[in-house]
Amino acid sequence: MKIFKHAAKYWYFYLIAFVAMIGSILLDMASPMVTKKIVDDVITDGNTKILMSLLIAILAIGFGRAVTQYVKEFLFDKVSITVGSELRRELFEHIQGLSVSFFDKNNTGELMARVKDDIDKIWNAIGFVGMLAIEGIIYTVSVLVCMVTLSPVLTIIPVIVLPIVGYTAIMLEKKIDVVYGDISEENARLNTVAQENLAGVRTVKAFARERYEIKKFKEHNERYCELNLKQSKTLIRYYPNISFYTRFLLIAVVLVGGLLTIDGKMTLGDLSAFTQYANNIIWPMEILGWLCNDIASGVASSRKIKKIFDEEAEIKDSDKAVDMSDCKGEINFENVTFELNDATILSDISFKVEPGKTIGIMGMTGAGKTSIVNLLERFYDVKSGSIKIDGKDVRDIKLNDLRKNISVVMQDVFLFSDTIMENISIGSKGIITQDAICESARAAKASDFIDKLKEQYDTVIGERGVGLSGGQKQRISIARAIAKNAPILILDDSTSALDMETEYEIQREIEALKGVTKMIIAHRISAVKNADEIIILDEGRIAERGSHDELMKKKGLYYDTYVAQYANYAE
Ligand code: DGT
Ligand code: MG
Repeated sequence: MKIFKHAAKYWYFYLIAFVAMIGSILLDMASPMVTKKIVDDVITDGNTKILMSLLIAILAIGFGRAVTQYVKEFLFDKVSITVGSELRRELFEHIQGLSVSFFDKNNTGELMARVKDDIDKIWNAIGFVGMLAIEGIIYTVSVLVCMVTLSPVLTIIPVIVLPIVGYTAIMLEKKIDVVYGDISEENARLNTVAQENLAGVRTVKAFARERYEIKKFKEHNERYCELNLKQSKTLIRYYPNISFYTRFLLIAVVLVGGLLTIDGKMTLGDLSAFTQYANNIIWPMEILGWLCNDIASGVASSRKIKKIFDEEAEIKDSDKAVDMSDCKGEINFENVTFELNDATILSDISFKVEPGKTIGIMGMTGAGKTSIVNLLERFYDVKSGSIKIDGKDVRDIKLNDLRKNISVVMQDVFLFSDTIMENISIGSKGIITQDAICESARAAKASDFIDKLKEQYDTVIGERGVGLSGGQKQRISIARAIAKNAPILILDDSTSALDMETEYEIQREIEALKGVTKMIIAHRISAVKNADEIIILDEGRIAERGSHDELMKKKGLYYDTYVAQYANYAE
């Protein structure tokens, strides 16, 4: 398991911490023995000469404990925090390396919980909680040994009472755990309701759903409140039991021990020391339930994380994967068929685009246009047939190289919460100059509005580009793709939010990019009209193909679309 591999690296820290722990326990064991000496030798026998050295011993023990406790806790915390953060980084790297299909199957909220909460639980279990568990065991055994040396008969009392305290504490924790599970689920629901409402505030307002949403929130909030009350009721019911048993333990020790002392079976000093031990032995029992619970949840979390670590990327470099420098940009789809979850998305797709040429792809929504891009980028692999770039199967090209050579303007624009500069240079980091970034923005007709912003290219845009219009976001993502300067450029419905005039201007700029193979996916005829070949997809098949003029003559789907889009205009 990865956790142990990471933890084992710091074995020397654990060793020092463990030695400090043993030191601290030994000092704790010694303390009642000093009390015993004071009672028996100084008070009873009147040997006042040793009083000073005994008092110094008490001070020294106090000091020693402070130091050893500090060393122990600091080291355990340090190691667990380090291991936790290493594990978190490794998990994040692993998740980033997984294929798109993994993210189709797992929801984001859950993955975030793995990276955040589950790692926290593991870190807790191998740190503070783990330390207390080890210490509790050694501590209890040591105290019992000391008790037996003082009075084997009297030790019977803690041996009977302690398991009862431990059992009650575990039962309490079990009850609390059930309520706690409900609380954390309710908490997640409450968060979802709040988050959805805040993110979708416009939709809520537009549909006048405020009252309904407030009611929904109120219900979850009340339930959350009830569960918390239930938790505290459970605590109130069990805690008095625990403290009753611990008080009982002390009183029984004093009573029975008192009788034994009167009988002369033990000294007064023995009794004082024993009472002190009895007092000290309670904490490991009291926290037993809590420890078991936290360790169990640490183990559960590590299982969940292991499951993710066991996931392998479906799409990865094959052994014979080659580099691809000097890509010319020839694209060749040969009888490509593609399935997702047993549904056929694309069947028998063949087309070829020569370097520097343009292919236009049209088709109804859901026809499979974006799927063609996903396959070319190798987010998924084909079921049968092959996709070649410069004659090389994409499955035999190193993924990094493949994607470096393709520049895509995705249909769903995603901008990072960062500056415009960062967002544009994302695909060309470190190699692009500031002037080239501005030039790309100009070609994407984004420079006009960027120049008007107060901080221009240094303007930070929100999580999903808050503060920008849909068309502005599209233009930034077009600028990003142009800046990448790859031999293959794909625009997936990338001008849909733009006015005709801006769209036209951007098209001119893109057509002027020499030596770049272009794939233009669009719903508007105007966007694909000048392409060297246009294919019309229908339910995953190529229904029509040809140049604009050829398709117009055919009077098929393309012609119908043309008529629909230009009818009013022509009249
Ligand atoms: P658009 O963008 O609305 O014009 O439509 P296209 O042509 O880009 O459609 P596309 O390729 O996104 O989707 C084709 C089919 O594949 C459609 O029936 C929905 C399905 N599909 C797309 N993405 C996924 C996915 O992630 N999982 C599953 N199971 N099906 C998907
Ligand atoms: Mg699409």
